[in-house]
Amino acid sequence: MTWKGKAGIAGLALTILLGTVIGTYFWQMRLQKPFDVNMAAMHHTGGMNGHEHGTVHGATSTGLQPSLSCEAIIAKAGEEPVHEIQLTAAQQVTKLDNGQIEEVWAFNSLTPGPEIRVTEGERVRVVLKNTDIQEGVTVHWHGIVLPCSQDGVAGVTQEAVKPGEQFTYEFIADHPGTYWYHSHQASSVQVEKGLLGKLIIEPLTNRFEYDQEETVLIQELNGTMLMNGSTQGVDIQASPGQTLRLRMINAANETEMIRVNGATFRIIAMDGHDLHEPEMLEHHQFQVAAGQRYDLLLQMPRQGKVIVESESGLKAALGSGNDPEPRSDYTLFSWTDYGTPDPLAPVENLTFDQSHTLELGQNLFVKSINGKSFHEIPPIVVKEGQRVKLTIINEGGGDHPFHLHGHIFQVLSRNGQPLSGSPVFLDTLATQEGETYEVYVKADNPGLWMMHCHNLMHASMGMSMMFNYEGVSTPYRVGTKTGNLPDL
Ligand SMILES: [Cu+2]
Repeated sequence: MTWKGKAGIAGLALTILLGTVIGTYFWQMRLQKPFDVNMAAMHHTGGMNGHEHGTVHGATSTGLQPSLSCEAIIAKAGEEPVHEIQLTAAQQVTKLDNGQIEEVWAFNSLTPGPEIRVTEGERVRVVLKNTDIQEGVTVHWHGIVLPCSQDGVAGVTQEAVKPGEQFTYEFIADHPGTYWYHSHQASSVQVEKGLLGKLIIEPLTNRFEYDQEETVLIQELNGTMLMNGSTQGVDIQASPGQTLRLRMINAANETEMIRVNGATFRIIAMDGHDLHEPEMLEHHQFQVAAGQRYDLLLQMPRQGKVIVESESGLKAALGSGNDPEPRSDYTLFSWTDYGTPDPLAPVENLTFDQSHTLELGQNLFVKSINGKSFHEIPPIVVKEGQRVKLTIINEGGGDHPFHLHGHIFQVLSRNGQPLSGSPVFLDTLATQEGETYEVYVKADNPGLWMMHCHNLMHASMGMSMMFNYEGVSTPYRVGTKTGNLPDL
């Protein structure tokens, strides 16, 4: 073959390859911005061109079951004391403590937004207003078990709240612990721009004793890592010998390795839920995945500071005096065999009504679950009262902290090995490449619930699906037609 002939064939091959890549890209991107999708029926009409195509999944689409609207599932009337808060979302320009100027979106002019602190059993009422965020905002209460209509997912449980509009959330703070809140409209954009905050539910009776407590939240604001809004970190006053509860929230997208130097400590809660008989740790580091919370109980030394430091260089300095000697040898904390089994919460001999395997991975341009993305992933459809086993496998593409809305699930095993320490109840499961976890979800909260990777960039690339209850419908729609794009 002549040189020209070879060049011609190579050129043709390159054109076909480029065409395929570009074609695949646009084919995948239509999923990110669908036209009109009902997340209860997952019957998508449209894609970008408005044609009817795709398949019908889920029970509600048969039209045989009586339909209960998510909108009608609200907090029960009651006499609980009401804790009312106003959150106003607005654009603003903020100067960080390193002098950097940032255009942010804030709740009540703050990022993180105001700390919401309530007591277990209270009725929480939050009036959300949007001043000037054109695409609309919502508030999702991360980790809270609440009625479907209050979950704050644009296009599933409500319309995004547009400028000049408002929405009132109401739920009972049933489970004490460390939580957070964030917008679930275009979440990968809006959380990074600053629409998030701490939510603490104080217990009526405390299993652990301590003299004081503090909360630190790690976030990524327009690419800059912050701890409680600071580029450096925080100084926390604490006296020698005191016991301090440190609540840590990872509201950023990547897993944070946290090191504690200068004190012994216990990890007393994960995702807000107390651990059973947690042992004392010394010279340990632990990983807090995106969306997760860890509560530490620290014993302040007789003299000197305690340093709690993240891999990204953010530091909480507790107490006063000299810093502890820097060290590099830390033991990695293992939560699957920490503490002791709780005789009151046995997990043996569970039988399941449904079992599903979810493979978290990636294709060419998307993050996927079982090879599919977004609303092309068939929803899990359950009935109230069912016991559901999920086998979650991380096939690659990074850490995938897997978050289920509206439920607290129990971790049963890691890589085939049953948990041997404290029972672990989570709303966000940290998974790393090659790991397999089994978790138990009790279907006890009828509604339409998102289940997605809490690296919100991964969610925005398709790692997001639904956990739906049979017979529950929604009047809301996801897509460019309504402008509700919860994962974008
Ligand atoms: Cu992920």
